Amino acid sequence: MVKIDPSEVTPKHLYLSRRQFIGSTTALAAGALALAACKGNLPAVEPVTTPGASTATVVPASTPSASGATDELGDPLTSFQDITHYNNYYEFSTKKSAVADLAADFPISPWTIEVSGLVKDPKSYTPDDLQKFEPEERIYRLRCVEGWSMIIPWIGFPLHKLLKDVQPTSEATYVQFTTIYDPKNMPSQNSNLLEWPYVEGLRMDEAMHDLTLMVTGLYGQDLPKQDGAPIRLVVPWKYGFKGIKAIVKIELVDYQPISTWMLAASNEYGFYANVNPEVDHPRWSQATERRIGEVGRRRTLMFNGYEEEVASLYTGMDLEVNY
Ligand SMILES: Nc1nc2c(c(=O)[nH]1)N[C@H]1C(S)=C(S)[C@@H](COP(=O)(O)O)O[C@H]1N2
Ligand SMILES: [Mo]
Repeated sequence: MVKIDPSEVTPKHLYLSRRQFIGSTTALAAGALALAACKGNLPAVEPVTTPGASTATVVPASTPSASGATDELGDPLTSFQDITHYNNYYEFSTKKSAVADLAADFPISPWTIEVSGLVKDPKSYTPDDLQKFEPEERIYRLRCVEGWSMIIPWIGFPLHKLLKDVQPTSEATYVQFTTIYDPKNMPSQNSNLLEWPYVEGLRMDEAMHDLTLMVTGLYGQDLPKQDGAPIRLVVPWKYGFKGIKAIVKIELVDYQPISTWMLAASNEYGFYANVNPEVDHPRWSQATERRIGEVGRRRTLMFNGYEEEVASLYTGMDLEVNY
């Protein structure tokens, strides 16, 4: 797969600041769905992609690199080593440090992602097909429901670009995502640790939000297998379990999907799962978190620090009930 040089992607910290938020020019030009999603959420508009990016030389990165050293709040990136050796990926192991080795031989080629359901133009994509959505770098905080966090320089493209490509019908109100079912290569899928395959879901407006990313890389490289190669979801204002890995199916539906973690314990892992320091997990507080690589704990931010961008999605909702 093609790798992009970090110098050729728009540095996220430069264009996504607290004051100035972005919408893609293509999304704005593209029609009702994108416009509906942008309404009220994206006050300022700037192009997402680097001018000329489509003609720029694509260079494989040999060492992990990123366009910035911090997130937009000024906190340093988590190390490549930690991002790739402290993983939650229950298909391989519940032991975070064991995932990288166990996933090393996981076959990810050939691979297809089917996008179907309530759409006018259902399609299947290979990872190469997805290159047309113009990879960009996004430096995001990741907050796991377990109380730890990282800052990760992802490479990917907004999910709204993919959804627009298949033209959701007006009946589509939610999006359901499914991980590959491959018990031959994913050892825990032979056990009943969770219901397999792993399933996640978003409400349509959450899926269309510009922060919601389909991720194909990190630190300027192809996505490591332990982080969800060849493609995973990242929703930075929600707990990390919403960021489903190794996706093979995306379905537009008219019901709220039942996620794997809701099946396991719906009182502990809700559908919305928005990061909220004021709503405790039944077994622990969510007020603070341990940033991997740091000593001590820091305060957890409302919506993981993306409140300005996403709070309006939940106006009038009881965030305690709709956890
Ligand atoms: N298919 C699948 N996706 C998954 C998980 C999983 O076990 N299986 N774990 C989730 C959890 S709990 C977290 S915190 C993130 C961790 O992503 P990372 O290992 O890249 O940091 O992946 C999420 N996506
Ligand atoms: Mo997590």
